[in-house]
Amino acid sequence: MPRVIGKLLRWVAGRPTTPQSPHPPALRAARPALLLFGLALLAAQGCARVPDEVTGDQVRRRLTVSFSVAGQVNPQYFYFIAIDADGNPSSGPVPVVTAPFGNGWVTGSVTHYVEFHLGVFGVFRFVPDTNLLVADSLGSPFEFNQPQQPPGNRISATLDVDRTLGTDVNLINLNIITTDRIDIDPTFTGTKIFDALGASGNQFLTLPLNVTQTFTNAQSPDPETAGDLPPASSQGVDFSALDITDWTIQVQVRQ
Ligand SMILES: [Ca+2]
Ligand SMILES: [Ca+2]
Repeated sequence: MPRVIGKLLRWVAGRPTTPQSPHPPALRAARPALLLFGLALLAAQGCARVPDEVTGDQVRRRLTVSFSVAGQVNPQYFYFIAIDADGNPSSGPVPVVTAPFGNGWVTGSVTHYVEFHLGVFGVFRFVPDTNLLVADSLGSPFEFNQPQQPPGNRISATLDVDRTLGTDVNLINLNIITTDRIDIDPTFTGTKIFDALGASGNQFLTLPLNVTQTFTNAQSPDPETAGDLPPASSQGVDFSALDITDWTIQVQVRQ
């Protein structure tokens, strides 16, 4: 096996980074981004969906991200799979943890995301040079589960890599981020409740997409655990619905 491929196969967790929030003046554009979330309501609910022109046999590369939480998935909360497809493995998606809150959930380097909220999956692509405040809807994931059905603690979504990220994208950074609300109020001084990969939440993954392979939480040098949400006294928030406990990521490349 060529050495360069061997290096790619050695997936590593992303180095911890200090979250950098977008510039405050752009906050005014946050509402359109949130409205775009709402567009996902138009997407079909329920079982796996196949885009109009593509059948399963025609998909060259699939990326399936599955993760579970300690309790039950709460459709009122927000569950994100954040992807950075810019080709630079050293920076990636990290959760927003303090003011200024930017788009309310993600900062760092991120280009695409899958969202599950209000019972609906959506795929989005951030518009460049908008400080992660504006995103275009790309429809539904190629396949997805029904998180609210028993056992009710797992979310799974599959992307058609070539159609969603691009045929030239062979390496991504990825993080899973959960939060109870999208809070962009710059005057909010409380603790933001979230979970993301690793103890700090900043341990985004670096994954090659050109080889069929399965990555698991158990293999990770900084595995995701239960009970690692930041301490916060927030009445009425079900921490167990946000606490990521396990994940599996599968890359399938058709030969
Ligand atoms: Ca975590
Ligand atoms: Ca956790």
